[in-house]
Amino acid sequence: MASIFTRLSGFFSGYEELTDEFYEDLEETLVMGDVGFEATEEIIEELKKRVAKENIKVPDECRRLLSQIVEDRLKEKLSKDDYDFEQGKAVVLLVGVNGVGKTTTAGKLAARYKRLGKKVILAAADTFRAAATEQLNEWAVRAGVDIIRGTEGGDPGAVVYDAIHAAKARNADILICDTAGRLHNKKNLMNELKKINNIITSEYPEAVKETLVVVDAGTGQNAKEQAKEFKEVTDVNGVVLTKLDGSAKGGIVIAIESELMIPVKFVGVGEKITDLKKFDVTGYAAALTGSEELLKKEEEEKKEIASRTTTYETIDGLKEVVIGATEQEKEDAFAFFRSLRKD
Ligand SMILES: Nc1nc2c(ncn2[C@@H]2O[C@H](COP(=O)(O)OP(=O)(O)O)[C@@H](O)[C@H]2O)c(=O)[nH]1
Ligand SMILES: [Mg+2]
Repeated sequence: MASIFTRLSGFFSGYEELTDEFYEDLEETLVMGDVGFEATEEIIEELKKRVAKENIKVPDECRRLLSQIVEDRLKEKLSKDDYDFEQGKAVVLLVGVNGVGKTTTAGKLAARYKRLGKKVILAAADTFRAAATEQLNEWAVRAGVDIIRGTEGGDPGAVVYDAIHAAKARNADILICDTAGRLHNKKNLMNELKKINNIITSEYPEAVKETLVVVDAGTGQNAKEQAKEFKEVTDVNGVVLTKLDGSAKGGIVIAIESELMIPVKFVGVGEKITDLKKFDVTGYAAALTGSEELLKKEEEEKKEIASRTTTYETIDGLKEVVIGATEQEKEDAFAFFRSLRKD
């Protein structure tokens, strides 16, 4: 099945007029792409409103509008402090059901912060299987960071406890805890997370605690349900949406943010260590509707203008900016300023 991204990008050119059929088909495409019924209704309403207001007649112009509407919706959910945990000391707790990509994300995040010059420690708090610790260990080696491990079948809380003390002793900036997703019922899950949270709060009160629920984009509406379950049992600060590469269901970002009010903070786009991106609302909205090309063009125009912009220092130390000059004009201007300096 084609992804919502591809479907939408080809969608608009298939219509000549803004008929009911156009809106119905658009609605269907959004719902199929996992945007969710409620959010889809709201988006279509808003689109119709703006179409009337801006007196738009051509379906292809709705592409830009739709992209803008999605961007505005997602931006509303963002807050200035969403990434504050990246400054100062922090404990990042990765939660989520089995197989969604927690361990992989732990490794990718470790590499990301290491790259940003931070001291990172990984905690292997998935103690259910020895293989889980081994898997995280491989990521630790790849990322070049320390790892604190427990024993198979041991208490995950004890691993977190040890890791916190190691983080303090080694003056680490970020401690990233991988957890197990195998707690068969909600009560177990709640108790386990409560225990870990209590340990973090009592042993490391000065650290910012960031709980990220990891969900697999390919599972569509299930991803949203899982995020909801975790939100019900613990304080969730954000979502990591993995496997967005090759997923037909990219619209789930909108459903998660609209219905759960949790921001998507990172997206996984592959299995490599660098395949984790900070979620970019503008880029996402543009990609969704196929407006990427437009966005790219704008970027290029900006770059082009910047390349034509030269700053000269005048005789009194002020900066003169010349925009839109050709090479010859720049040379002339430069010569002129030089001559001023001589006097
Ligand atoms: N294509 C793709 N695969 C991913 C991504 N993130 C994780 N995976 C794969 O998903 C599988 C399960 O990942 P894992 O980290 O072990 O999940 P966990 O059980 O939640 O710890 C592995 O095969 C990963 O390589 C992603 O963003 N894209
Ligand atoms: Mg794992």
